[in-house]
This record gives sequence, structure tokens and C-alpha cells, in this order.
Amino acid sequence: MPATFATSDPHGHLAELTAALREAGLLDGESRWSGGDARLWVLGDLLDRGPDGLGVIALVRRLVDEAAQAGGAVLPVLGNHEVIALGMRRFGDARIVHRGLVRTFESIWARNGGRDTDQAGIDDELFDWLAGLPAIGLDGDHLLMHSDTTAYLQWGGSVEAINDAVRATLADDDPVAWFDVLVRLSQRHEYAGSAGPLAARRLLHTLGGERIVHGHSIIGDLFGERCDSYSEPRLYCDGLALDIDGGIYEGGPCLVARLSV
Ligand SMILES: [Mn+2]
Repeated sequence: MPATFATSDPHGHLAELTAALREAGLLDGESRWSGGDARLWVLGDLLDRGPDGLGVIALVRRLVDEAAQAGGAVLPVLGNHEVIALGMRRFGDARIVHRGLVRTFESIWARNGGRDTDQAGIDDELFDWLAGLPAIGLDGDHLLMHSDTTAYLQWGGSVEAINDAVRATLADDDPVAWFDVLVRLSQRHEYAGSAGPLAARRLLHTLGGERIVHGHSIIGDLFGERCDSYSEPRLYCDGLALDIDGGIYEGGPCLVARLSV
């Protein structure tokens, strides 16, 4: 059984991501894959907010190839910021009437750390790569996703059905359907509090796995702690959920969780 790791929400912080993966033994001094047959999940929000989203994407894409050649795997997952950036690219300031409200991807992109430098690098080829990312994955006992929400179940009752539905929407150009993807992937904190375990069990029972691994919600925000006060992923929700978003753009650590031996 190869070792399995997960990281999330690098948000353009290439240097911090590189250092964290090196510390975990997955990159060598030249930033080449050195993880052998290990598996590394990257749970989305590669770009926006930080200085070098395109650099993060380029690293992840190279590692996908290098890990595969070494018998391992690097497995990126779609985050809400990929949807924001792609929606900005495709629809810009077009007015979208969504649930009775007039919205634009541009205003959401601008309010949430969108970067012109990232937009400039999203050509057709990169657009298709990002739009084709899976929304959710199952790896042994771990159910991996970007956002801590049960909204994934609105797309279907299996990992395959969810991924197919999200991919089909992003391959099309219906702005309202795109906005639905963004709204669902922007939800959060649904595994926290007294109702959290029931929500998590519902997701695990339907999709498989014994534990959810997610990013999207910074540990410090979720638990009311300073982002520089922790250095490990946070297991919560009766042990059913693991939050691995350290909050890199808020001064928190870039976490690499080891999910198995
Ligand atoms: Mn997010």
C-alpha cells in the first residue's frame, strides 16, 4: 500500500507549496517528484490571492506526469477558485440572472483575490485542463474534496456521477449552470457543529469512505484560532472530517497531511 498524502489551497504560493512538499519527501532539491509510488491529492484553489497561481498550476501539472512515470500519482481536484477564474475568463462582466439576482463572475473574482496575472495565462488548453478536474475523489477509506459541504450530493449519488455532472456543466457555456457550480463549491462549515457528524455520515454513506478530507475552510476560521497557532491538519466531526487548509494567505502553514503509512 503506497503512502497517501493531501494538500490544499496553495492559492498561488509556489515557494511555500514547494517547501512543504519537499519537507514531506515528495520533491527533491530541484523540485522534481521524489515520492516514488506515493499518491498526493491536491484539493483545489491553486490560483488567486497569491503571487504565482500559474507557477503552482505548472508545478502540479508537471508532478502529475513525473509521479505517473515513477508509479505514483498526483491527483488535483477542482476548487471554487478554479471555477471563479474560469468563469471570469469565459463570462467576464456578463450579467447573469441567478435565483433572481443579477451577478457577474467579474465582481466575485475581483472581491475574492482574483489576479490579472493568472487570467493572462489561462489559454484554451489550460482552460480545458482546469475545467476537466474531478470535483471529488475516493482513495481507500478517504473521501477527498475541496469544500466542506454536502452540496456535492446535488450532482449525484456516486463519485463518478458527481464528477461527470460537474465536468459536463463546465464543458458547456450555460452561465446559470456555471453559477450553480460556484455557489455549491462556495458553501462551507457543514461538517462543524452539532449537525456536522450527521452531514458527514450522509456523504460517506452515499459516496463511500470512512473519513472526509477537505480544504477551503481555514482551520483558524473554523475553530476561532490564530492561523500561526497550529501546524497540523485538524481532525474533527467525531473523527469523520480532516481539515487540511492551514490558511496560507492568512499567514498560516501550507499543510501536507499524511493519510496512510
Ligand atoms: Mn476554496
